[in-house]
Amino acid sequence: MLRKTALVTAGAMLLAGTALASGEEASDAEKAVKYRKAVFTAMGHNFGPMVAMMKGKVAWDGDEFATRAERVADLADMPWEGFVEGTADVGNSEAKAVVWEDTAKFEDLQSQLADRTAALAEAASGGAERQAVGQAFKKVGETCKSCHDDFKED
Ligand code: ASC
Repeated sequence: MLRKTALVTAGAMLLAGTALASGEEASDAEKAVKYRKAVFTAMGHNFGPMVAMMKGKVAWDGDEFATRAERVADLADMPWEGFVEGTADVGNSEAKAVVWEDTAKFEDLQSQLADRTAALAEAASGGAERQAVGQAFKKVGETCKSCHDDFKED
């Protein structure tokens, strides 16, 4: 009787331990997805008003544009650590599996984003006019699009 109780207890502890271990894994993966999406949300929040100014939907404000360009450049190297292997289908991830298959291409686009957002922040610094940032802005948008086309679910 005692022995059986001990066995059951050991079994229950083992199960609890397993549940805890997989629970921890899931939550680390979920945190990684949440983190990368949060950074992209912050980028989009700052990029959106820049798009609106570029399109003439809101009045041009060179100082605001410069501030937002600076923020996007600062954020540009942050999402990538959230792309933890095995998280393509975790939470509300929109990453395609190819992120972890064509890492060379994914990393090239990361560098391109860093370079182009830095160039945009540079062009915008001090509150430039719209014409002075147009080309650099277009380049950033092209990088966003290339990466979304290949690596993000629609
Ligand atoms: C945006 C936004 C993006 C990019 C991309 C550019 O405004 O949220 O992800 O521009 O659409 O092609």
